[in-house]
Amino acid sequence: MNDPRPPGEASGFRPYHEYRRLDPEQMADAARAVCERLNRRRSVRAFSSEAVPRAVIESCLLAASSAPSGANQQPWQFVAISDPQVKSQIRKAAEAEEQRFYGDRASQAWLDDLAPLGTDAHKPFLEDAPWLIAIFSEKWHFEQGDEKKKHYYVTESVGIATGMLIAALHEAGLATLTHTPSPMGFLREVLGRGAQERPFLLLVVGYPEPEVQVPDIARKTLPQIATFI
Ligand code: IYR
Repeated sequence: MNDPRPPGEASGFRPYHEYRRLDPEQMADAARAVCERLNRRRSVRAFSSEAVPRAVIESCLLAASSAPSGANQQPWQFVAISDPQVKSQIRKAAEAEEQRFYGDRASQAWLDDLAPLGTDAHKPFLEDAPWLIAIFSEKWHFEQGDEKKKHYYVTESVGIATGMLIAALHEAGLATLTHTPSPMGFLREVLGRGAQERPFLLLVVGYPEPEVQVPDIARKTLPQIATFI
């Protein structure tokens, strides 16, 4: 399924034998079903500490890494963290940033917009959840020695891969929280990542706490989000 050749080495073309065409009825059913499933996804902020097998995380990361990317450079790196000590370091550093954010960095308008979500600087889920996935975007890579090769459409590519990761984890029956402690530079230090990597976001992954509550908020309707011409 996965081509073992590094990107760039694949050459030429081959038939697209993976494609599966559905007839119109199956297609409509499939589209409705995926819409229904994805609409069950909610960000949660209280996680059970129940373990999630590493193999599940591995499959979801490979699903994410099937995302399209600029010049097929696949400019993403995922750090999957289950080590309690590393999670604790991340929680401490994230809470320090969040205290500054909620204390004086965020504008009143931003805090007002966040009020319905009930968030604050307290982030116990960073230690409770069995997995944190730190997503890094690679702005460039070293090619032959020390020559820097620039990547294209990095934010778009990593954003797409992250969306696919969230969908894959959800389909696997897991809950996620898309967490963006800001600034996130501490992730590079705590995780010892290279200068070419920039923290993109931190995904919290696991089972929701059994009695978890979610904000009673709605999704936009089709006319609010789409225009057909
Ligand atoms: N990073 C902060 C604040 C925050 C910002 C947005 I935009 C959100 O949608 C949610 C939270 C935090 O994680 O609390």
